[in-house]
Amino acid sequence: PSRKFFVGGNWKMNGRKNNLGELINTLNAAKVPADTEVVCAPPTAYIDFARQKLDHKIAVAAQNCYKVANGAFTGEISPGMIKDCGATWVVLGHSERRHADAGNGRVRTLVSLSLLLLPQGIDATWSSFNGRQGSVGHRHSFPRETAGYLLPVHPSTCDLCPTDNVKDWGKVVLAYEPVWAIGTGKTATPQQAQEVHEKLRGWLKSNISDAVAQSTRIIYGGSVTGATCKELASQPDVDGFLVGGASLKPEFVDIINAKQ
Ligand code: G2H
Repeated sequence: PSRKFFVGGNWKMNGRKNNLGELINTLNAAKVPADTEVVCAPPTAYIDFARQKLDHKIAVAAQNCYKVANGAFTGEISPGMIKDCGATWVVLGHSERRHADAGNGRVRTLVSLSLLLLPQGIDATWSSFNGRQGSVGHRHSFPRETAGYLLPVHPSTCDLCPTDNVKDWGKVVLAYEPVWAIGTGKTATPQQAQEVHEKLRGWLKSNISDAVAQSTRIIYGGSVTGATCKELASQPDVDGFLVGGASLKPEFVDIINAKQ
């Protein structure tokens, strides 16, 4: 199956215009292979700045979004605003958002809007294979927090979240991030990542369809570096990366080229 390699840079809450501008210059000068899709997620305040400066070979993502188009929701941004600033993806459900949102029920709200339908299912599957396959479950002992994901901002649904289905699986990228690997410098081994990605693909096959399982990108996140990316990328079910710390450094260019 041809799944286009996908590399996301999650800048998290880092940077100012001057140093992000330097990073953007580096990325603009970098080679992006034709068979690789690259998306950077700046902090909300810099989405517009990043979109204006970044070469269009690199797409822009928001790191989160709210559920409705407009209204009295102080501090939130809507999918329509994200699109208006030229960003075309959004990272939803990152475990760091789940911590930040725990107090206000955001995750529950998004789940009820079904933007989180897919990870809900995967959480449930992980819980159950957690029970059935102790060794996997034991090693990945945070099944409810390990799946983050990126969803596209759909023109048709951006202001009204999808109802009870992901309508176009071609626009969904699943990110597997073991919580013990997030920002810790401990990258999963290629075998650990492959084992979970294969199970996720199996879940898609059983619960959605074989075609969706074969075409959906499943990317790995958690302390990916220039040094660890190539071997991870060689695994059959690792279709790319969601990169945090290293996405702010020139080595992100090496990660973009991990498949080469
Ligand atoms: C995991 C990852 C990107 P880092 O959160 O989302 O960050 O590469 O810093 O572990």
